[in-house]
Amino acid sequence: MARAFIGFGGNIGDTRQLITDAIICLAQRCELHILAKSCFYQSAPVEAKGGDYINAVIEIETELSPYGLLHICQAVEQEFGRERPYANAPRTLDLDILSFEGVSQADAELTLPHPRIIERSFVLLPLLEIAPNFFLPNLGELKHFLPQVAHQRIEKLPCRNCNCGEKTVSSQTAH
Ligand code: PH2
Ligand code: MG
Ligand code: MG
Repeated sequence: MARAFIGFGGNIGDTRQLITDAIICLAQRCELHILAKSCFYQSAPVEAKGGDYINAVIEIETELSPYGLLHICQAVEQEFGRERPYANAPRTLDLDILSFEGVSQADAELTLPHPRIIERSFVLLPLLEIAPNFFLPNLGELKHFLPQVAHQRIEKLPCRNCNCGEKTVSSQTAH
């Protein structure tokens, strides 16, 4: 079994719902098992056009190969109406494999780990939420890269099934 992390992002339509549905779609696949999912984050577009993005990250375990997982991710993107008119165009749903345990490769179709993980707060924050000590062999602990992306606007959205991110937690909803 390999552990892998997948990043989700989108800025067209009800992205929060689309990501929720895409995660349910993945959860129904017998080839992988979801271990953790982050909260949702609203972020300013980085090197991209359009409105704010919603981003999230999940951790999975799978017997699939990296390309097997990539093809599932691409199928989910298609199912949710992904179009690619130009690079970094606004999109309904983007799924990126961020890392795949034990795999380091620079193929044109799939570079692993994802080459821009440490440059993007919309990846680092949700990833570190579910894997605070995440470590990459050539880069070390990813949390050390947070100061470099501190200028990128990002906000953790309050979750629907927990109280994280809320300023006040009433005693009635805390349990
Ligand atoms: N994805 C991109 C480019 N820029 N910016 C934000 N905030 N969120 C994204 O998911 C994103 C982006 C290319 O995939
Ligand atoms: Mg992407
Ligand atoms: Mg992508």
